[in-house]
Amino acid sequence: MPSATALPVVRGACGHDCPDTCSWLVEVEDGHAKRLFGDPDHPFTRGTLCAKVNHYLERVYHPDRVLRPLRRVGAKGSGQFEPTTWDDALAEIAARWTEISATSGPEAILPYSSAGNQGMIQMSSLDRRLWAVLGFSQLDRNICGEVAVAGLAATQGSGLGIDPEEIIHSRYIVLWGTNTIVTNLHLWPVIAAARSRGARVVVVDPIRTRTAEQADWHLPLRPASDAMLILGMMHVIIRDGLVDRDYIDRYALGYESLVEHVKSFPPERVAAATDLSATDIELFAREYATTTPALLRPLIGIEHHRNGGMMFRTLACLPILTGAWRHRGGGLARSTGALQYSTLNHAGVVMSQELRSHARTLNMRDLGNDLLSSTLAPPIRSLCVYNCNPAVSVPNQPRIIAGLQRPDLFTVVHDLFITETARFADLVLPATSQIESLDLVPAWGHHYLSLNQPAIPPVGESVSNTEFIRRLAKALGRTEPWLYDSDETLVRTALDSRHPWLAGITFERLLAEGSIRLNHERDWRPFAKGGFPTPSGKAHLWSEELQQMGIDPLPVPGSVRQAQAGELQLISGKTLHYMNTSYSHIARHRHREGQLFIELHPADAAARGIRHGNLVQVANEQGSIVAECRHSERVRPGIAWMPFGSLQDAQGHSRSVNVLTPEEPTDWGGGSGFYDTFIHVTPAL
Ligand SMILES: Nc1nc2c(c(=O)[nH]1)N[C@H]1C(S)=C(S)[C@@H](COP(=O)(O)OP(=O)(O)OC[C@H]3O[C@@H](n4cnc5c(=O)[nH]c(N)nc54)[C@H](O)[C@@H]3O)O[C@H]1N2
Ligand SMILES: Nc1nc2c(c(=O)[nH]1)N[C@H]1C(S)=C(S)[C@@H](COP(=O)(O)OP(=O)(O)OC[C@H]3O[C@@H](n4cnc5c(=O)[nH]c(N)nc54)[C@H](O)[C@@H]3O)O[C@H]1N2
Ligand SMILES: [Mo]
Repeated sequence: MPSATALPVVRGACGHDCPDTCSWLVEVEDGHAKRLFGDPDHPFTRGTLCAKVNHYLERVYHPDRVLRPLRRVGAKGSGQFEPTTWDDALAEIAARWTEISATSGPEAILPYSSAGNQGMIQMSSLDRRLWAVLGFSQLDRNICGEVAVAGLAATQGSGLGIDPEEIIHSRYIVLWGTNTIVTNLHLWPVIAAARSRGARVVVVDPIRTRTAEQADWHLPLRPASDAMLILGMMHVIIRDGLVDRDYIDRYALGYESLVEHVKSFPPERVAAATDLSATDIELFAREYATTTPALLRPLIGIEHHRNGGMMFRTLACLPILTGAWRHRGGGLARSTGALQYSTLNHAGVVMSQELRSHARTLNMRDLGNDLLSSTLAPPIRSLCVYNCNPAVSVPNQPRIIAGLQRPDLFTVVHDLFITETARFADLVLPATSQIESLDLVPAWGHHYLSLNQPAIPPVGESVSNTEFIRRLAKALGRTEPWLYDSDETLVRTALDSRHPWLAGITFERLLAEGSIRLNHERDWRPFAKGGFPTPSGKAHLWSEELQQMGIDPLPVPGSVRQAQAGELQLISGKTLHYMNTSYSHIARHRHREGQLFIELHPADAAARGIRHGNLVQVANEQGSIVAECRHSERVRPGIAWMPFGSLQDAQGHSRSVNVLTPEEPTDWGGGSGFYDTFIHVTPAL
């Protein structure tokens, strides 16, 4: 724990793509960060960080960090680079992009970014302005969250949910497809506090995760059968008269159709389709409907299936039927991201009113296909990657690598490390870490808005994302002054909103306090009295919008692919010591995660003659990978699990599970069915 210290302390906030957005303090001496620790006074951070960010300064000062611009000298993918200067690198980019724009049109250039840094200013600000004014291809960023929001919105108009801190008032907490203890650690104390006040914690997850192990009840259902389970719950809830009829009559549409519809989902049918027992389905439905307040907490698990939209849409029907939204601590809590953004002037930050791009939009999921397409017009001739490591995080890695290998593709990567994507770059440009740049960080897991102040100057020649954009704009000869706005101007623009929840939250206060809770009453129940942001103002148990989209207007199980004979379904999840693809470049974290492995149920392993510790070939039509097999009862028969991120195989090569995942589109929301991956596992020769 921090003690009184003579060193100056700078307030900041973690920028990783994680719901917790921790507030941290950095002790600085002579421009050097000596210590970084969780703010003990922050109500959500509570003075602790995580297995990754506890070692953040190692990342900042790591000897492998890219500190100068690099130009490729070896073959693409060989990872051989020589130092160059910013001036030369920028001149080369400007020349190439000018030539490509002139001959193929600006859409032949694809800026490709995600939430590697999820501070608002470093994630989406000047970059969006510059790409729009240049007419470069736009990117549909849908790998995380979009499907969930689209699914929830079909029922309740948006992804809005309660303040996660309000979960302390819940008495029935369902962690639905989320591994809280690994991925959302700082919510766990809230859940533990609710539990000590009598709450029951249920985990719905095909895998017996660390979180499932800590729960009062784990329901290990068949993957992607969640909508089926919920239809069975609704059958029981309606059959047994456990609905809140008054809430439904006032605030929902389509109840009568739903009543008829769910009659055909009795627990016995649902049991067969979910691999849960009819008794458990009955019990779960009754406990959920009769314990008040009841809270559903999903994050990402169910959106990474092809029926992800429908699963979220169906989940959102539950608190409508029971009127759980009325009760303090009841309803549903997923991301607070859109809510935080709605209080801020992000439109001003990206100048969305002034700069309407008419350029085509490409789906980030289809990167490999698009790079290799012979019909895409114009073809992608240049990629500019930042805040993302698609060679590891995007499905169908073999196709992405083949695309990145194209000799005619001009690839620029701005990152802190030579990532798997950067290995294929023509130019690698050094990026700052979070303690080297200013940002405003809205959280997607709580209601505190944080300012991240730079604690030290940029290390080496690294620059922040916004400075990278300013340098590009200058090299391209742009003269619009708003392409050169400072980070502070951008933060002030974001805060320039009349939203009542931002009242009194100024740049100056953020400078002094670091992180401030949005200005609203604690007991905030968004849908206690309806007010759903749908066209009708009501929740849609039957949805006309879905019907118009050619999708079933009622909640349905959705299109689920089952494993064929001999196949296993492969789920891949977040790891404790990595942040998505990040930290695998640091030995401490790589060693903690260890050798690449796959978990198989002992029965599935025995049927294939595979012993615990054997090397196995994991293959499908996308690709193949060799991993160490672990027998594990964490997985159900028919399911295999691999960690997401880069781990080393027995030969010491970094490998990612996305060698095996297909670009399987989701039903709506534009996302990717990462977990609808089917594999064959055989002993490695
Ligand atoms: N199989 C499988 N695949 C998945 C998932 C899964 O569960 N299973 N999860 C999916 C999900 S939910 C997500 S969100 C994605 C995440 O995928 P990515 O967004 O690609 O992953 P990250 O590792 O979070 O960040 C990418 C890069 O951003 C860089 N970065 C960080 N800060 C900065 C900065 O300030 N400037 C610049 N220029 N770069 C920076 C990091 O060093 C890192 O290399 O992966 C998805 N892919
Ligand atoms: N330590 C650490 N923390 C992280 C990250 C990280 O990489 N490392 N990544 C961050 C990011 S980008 C995100 S989006 C969040 C994600 O946070 P979570 O959503 O908690 O992360 P996942 O591990 O993807 O957990 C999804 C869970 O859904 C389960 N699941 C898979 N299929 C199904 C299904 O069909 N039904 C049900 N009910 N469950 C299913 C999986 O087994 C898994 O346990 O975590 C963030 N926090
Ligand atoms: Mo994510």
